[in-house]
Amino acid sequence: MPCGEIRQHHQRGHSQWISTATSDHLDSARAKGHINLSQGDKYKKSAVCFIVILKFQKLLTWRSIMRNKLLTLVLIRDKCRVLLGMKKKGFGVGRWNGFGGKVEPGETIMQGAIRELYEENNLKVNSLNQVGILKFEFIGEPQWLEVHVFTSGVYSGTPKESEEMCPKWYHIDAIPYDTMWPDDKQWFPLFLKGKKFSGYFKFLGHDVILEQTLETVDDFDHLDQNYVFNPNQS
Ligand code: 6OG
Repeated sequence: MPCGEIRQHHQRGHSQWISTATSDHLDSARAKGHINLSQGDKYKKSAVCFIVILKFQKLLTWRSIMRNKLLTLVLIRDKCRVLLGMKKKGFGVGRWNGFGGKVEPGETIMQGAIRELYEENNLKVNSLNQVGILKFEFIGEPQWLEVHVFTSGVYSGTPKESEEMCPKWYHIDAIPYDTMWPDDKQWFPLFLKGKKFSGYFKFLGHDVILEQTLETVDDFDHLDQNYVFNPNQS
C-alpha cells in the first residue's frame, strides 16, 4: 500500500478511517491541500461532543427510570382493630391492604398519605406516624416501589366505600394474611407490636418472594419530612 494513502476500511458495518501515513507524507499531503487535519480534528471533536451528549442524555433517562416510585400506605388502628380495605381495582386488586397510593408532585409524603386516606376511605387525619419503609423490587420492572407506611389512632369521619377500596375492621388476631400481599405476613406483626421497621422484598410476579430483608428501626429521623416530591428533580 503506497505511503500517505488513507483508505476507508469497513468493519462490522461501520466505516472506519485507517491512516497509514507517515508524518512526512502527511505533511506533504497537507501542503498539497489533499487533507486538512485541522478540519478533521474539528470533526473528531464534534463527534466526541455528540457522543458525550448522547451518553449523558441516556444516563439522565436511565436515572429517572431507576428512581423509586414513591407510595404511601396508611393503617388506621383502633385499640384491637385495624381498618383494611379490599382493593377493587388496579395494583393489588383482590387483596386486603391499608389505604394509600402514589405521592403527587408538590406534596410531601405525609400529605400524599393523608390525601389518599381521605380519597379512598373518607377518613380525615391531621397527621400520621411513620412506622415503616418498604422497598419492593419486581423482577423485570426497572423501577422499585418505595412504600412509606403510616399509622394513626386518631381520625374523624366514618369509613366509606370508594371506587378503589371497600373498608372493613379486622381484629388484630384475625388479620386476613392469605388475602393480603405476601410480604404483609412478615412485617404486619411488627406493626401490630408497635415496632418501626425497614424492609426489602424481591418479587417474582405478585405472589413469590425471592429475597427479603426486614429489620426494626428506632426512628426515621434521617428522612427529611419537608421533602416535597418533584419528579423532575434528579
Ligand atoms: P396504587 O398503585 O393503587 O397504590 N403496595 C403494597 N402494599 C403491601 N402491603 N404490600 C406490597 O407488596 C405493596 N406494593 C404496593 C402501596 C398501590 C398501593 O399498594 C401499596 C399503595 O398503598 C408488594 O395507587
